[in-house]
Amino acid sequence: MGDLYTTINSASTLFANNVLTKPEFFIGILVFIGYLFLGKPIYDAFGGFIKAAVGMMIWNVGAGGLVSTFRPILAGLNDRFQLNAAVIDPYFGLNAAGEAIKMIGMSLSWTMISLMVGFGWNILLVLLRKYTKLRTLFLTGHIMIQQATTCTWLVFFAIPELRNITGAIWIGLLVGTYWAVFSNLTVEPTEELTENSGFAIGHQQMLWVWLTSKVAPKIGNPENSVEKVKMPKWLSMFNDNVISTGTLMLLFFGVIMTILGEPYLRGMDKAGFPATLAFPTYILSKSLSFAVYLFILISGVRMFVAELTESFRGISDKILPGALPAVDCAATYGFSSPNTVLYGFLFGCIGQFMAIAGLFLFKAPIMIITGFVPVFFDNATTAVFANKFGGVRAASILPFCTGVIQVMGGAFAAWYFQLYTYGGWHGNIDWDTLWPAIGVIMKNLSTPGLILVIVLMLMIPQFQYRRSSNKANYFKTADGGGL
Ligand code: ASC
Repeated sequence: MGDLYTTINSASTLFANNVLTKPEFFIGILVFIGYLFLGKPIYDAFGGFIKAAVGMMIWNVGAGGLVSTFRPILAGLNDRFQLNAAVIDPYFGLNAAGEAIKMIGMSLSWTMISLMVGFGWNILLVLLRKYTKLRTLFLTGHIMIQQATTCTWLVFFAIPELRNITGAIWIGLLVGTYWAVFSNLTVEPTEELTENSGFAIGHQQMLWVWLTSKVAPKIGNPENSVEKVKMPKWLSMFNDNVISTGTLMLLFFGVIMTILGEPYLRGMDKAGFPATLAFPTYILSKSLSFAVYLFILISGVRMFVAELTESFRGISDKILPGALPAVDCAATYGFSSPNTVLYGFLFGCIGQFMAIAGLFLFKAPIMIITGFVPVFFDNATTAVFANKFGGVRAASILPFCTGVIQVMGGAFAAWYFQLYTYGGWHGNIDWDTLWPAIGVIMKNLSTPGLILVIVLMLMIPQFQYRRSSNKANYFKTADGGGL
């Protein structure tokens, strides 16, 4: 048993360190295999590997730049005003969950085993699609690591008897079921948004994407979309997304950076803010870099999505008929105007800031600090889907509501799962709604609660299939995806 554990553990760690945390190679290899399955010559398959990997690396420069530049600025509010609060952001959450797992004397390698079990379980559920009605393979490696780690803490916290190998397997089954079931729920809205581009969402707001596609039509008219907003002549300069992103971020981060103050920022960002640079120049260049990174992100995403969706047909035709890849939420940003992304971010921020003010006014036992990743990526994604199904009205109202719920749900989760003591909570919207509910069920019902959650989740695609208006097309293949 000990040897088996060591072997599984080191194989999982090797795979996680070299492939899953290097998603460009993970996706690149899939593209390579997919092209071979499609019968393309090896040089085309190699070309596909390079383009998908480079596209992802470009996307990574954009996403990484956004996160590393703007996360410390928002989190700085915590530090500057000594708020002693939890930051709702998956990287802070990852850190907090990791610390908590170590504090109870467990090792982080359990999360790697859960992750591999989860990935394998997702593949099995799709292989058994005839029965499970599941069609999507969750491929977003860095997200899988964050989610497997938070989920590991939730289970270890709620069910102490499962702090062992059996527990790691149960955690894998739980998180793998979430990956398969909720990415599957995003198929229809994503196919509609992207005009059947052949991918689904495998990220942190999958329940939300589905919910948005159902609620948005009740809120607004898709005809009146963000793209069609008529503005006075001078405001129409904002139709150019570089101008709108640059200007709005200058205002937004200009205010935040002024509140943080020059001395604080000089201390925080020694390399980026040398003594020779004046404060206004610093603000200008930081704020405009938002437009730079967003531009980079969207062009990289377009490149890798084009390769992946084309080649995944090869994999799905040969191994997983009717299956779609479930990828990063940013893959949808190329299918809407970048201004929609900005709507999401700004209204999401307003919602979060108002909710935080509420926590403050009502002297809540816990304070929350806006994390950049959820407030930007969840709300941008909500806005893209809201705009598609309910136009500009939905693209404003729904991210606002999402922002409020992120703070309230995040505050509850940080408190209930005791991660506020480690300064962070995962904070993406599914982790402020669905997962706290799962955690509460497990805490109260123990292992039967965990099993109940898995069974309930597995029932969702059954309803989805039954209610699908076009059963023949539910699986994206000519043969209906039968085994
Ligand atoms: C997340 C996360 C990121 C971003 C990125 C968006 O939730 O952890 O790094 O969103 O995946 O493209």
